[in-house]
Amino acid sequence: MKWSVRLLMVTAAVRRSAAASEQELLEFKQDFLEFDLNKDNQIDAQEVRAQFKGNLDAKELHQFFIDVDKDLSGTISLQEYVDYAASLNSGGESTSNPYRAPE
Ligand SMILES: [Ca+2]
Repeated sequence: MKWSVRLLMVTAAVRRSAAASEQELLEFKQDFLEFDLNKDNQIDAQEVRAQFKGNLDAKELHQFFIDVDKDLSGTISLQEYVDYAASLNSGGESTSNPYRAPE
């Protein structure tokens, strides 16, 4: 029975090396929902600040939005957040992403 466990672990490792797995996407989505306090499906600067409870200075907050808010809307959509989280997970190897929906 040990073998099947080992095989599962190897399979998981292979999946992890690719793009974000379905499991990771679910986790990212969960993170996003925690940020989105007023449930409008957008994270704004106020919500990010609330989440970090003052441990984020204005410069870091600004940089966060530069990194994540790719369409410069001033708010972060789930799509943008998932793209950002996936790029962190994969070591930021690529700026293109297969998850981006056309706006
Ligand atoms: Ca929101």
